[in-house]
Amino acid sequence: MNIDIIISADDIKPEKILNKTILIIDMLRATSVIVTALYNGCKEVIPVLTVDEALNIAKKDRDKYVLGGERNALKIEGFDFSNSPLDYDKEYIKGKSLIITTTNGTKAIKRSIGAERILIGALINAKATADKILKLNNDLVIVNAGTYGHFSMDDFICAGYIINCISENTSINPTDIAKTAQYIYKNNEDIVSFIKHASHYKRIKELNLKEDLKYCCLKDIINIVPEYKDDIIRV
Ligand code: 3SL
Ligand code: MG
Repeated sequence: MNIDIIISADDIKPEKILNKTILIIDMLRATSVIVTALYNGCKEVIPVLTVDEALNIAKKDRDKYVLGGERNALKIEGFDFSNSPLDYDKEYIKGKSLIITTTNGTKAIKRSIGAERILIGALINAKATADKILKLNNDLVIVNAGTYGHFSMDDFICAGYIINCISENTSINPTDIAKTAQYIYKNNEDIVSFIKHASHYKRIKELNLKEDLKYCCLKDIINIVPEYKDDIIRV
C-alpha cells in the first residue's frame, strides 16, 4: 500500500488526492469531536466552513440540529457546544444532527472532496481506522489538518501511529514523510511526552482544557470509523 501525508489543510492539491483513500486527522480536536459525537449516538455530522453557513442550516429546525465548533479554540457565540469532545455526551447528542465548523479540521475535510473515500480519524479510533484502511486496500493519503496552514506535531504522530498499525498487517510503501511519521511514533510511543511540545497542545493547556488533552491522547478507545460522503459524515 502506498502511503503519503499532507501536512496541512492548506497543502491539499486535487491531483494528490484523486482516486485515493483519504484519512483526515485533527486529533486536537475536530476529528476527536466528530468521532466522539457519532459514537455517542449523534445521527450525522455536517461540516461547514463558516459560522453563517452553520447558523443558516440550524435555523431551519432547532430541534433537529445542534451547533458545535470553535474559533480561536473557543465556543462560538450562539452555538450549543464548543470544540471539546467532552461536550458531546449521549444525553445531548443522541439522535441529533451536529453542524460543525472549526478552523482547520472542517477545512481539511471540505478540501478533500474529490477523493475516492474520506475517512475521519484520531488517536481515539486509530486501530479501527487502520483496520478499515486495510479492508479498503487502496493507496492512502493522510491529511493532517495542521494549524493555520502549518505543520502540527500532534497530527503527525497520530498519523505515525496509524501507519504503524497498518504496517503490522500489510506491506507498505511509505513516502519519506510517511516513513518519518512512523519513525517518530516508534520512538515516542508515550504520545503525550511528544505532543506536549506542540504549539496547539500548549494553547489548549493555557485555556485550562487539560481534560480535553487527556481524552484526545487516549489510544483506541472507540471502534467506529466515520466517513464523509455527499456533504455528511456518518458511521
Ligand atoms: O482547527 C480545528 O479544527 C480545531 O480542532 C482547533 S481547536 O482544537 O478546537 O482549537
Ligand atoms: Mg488541530
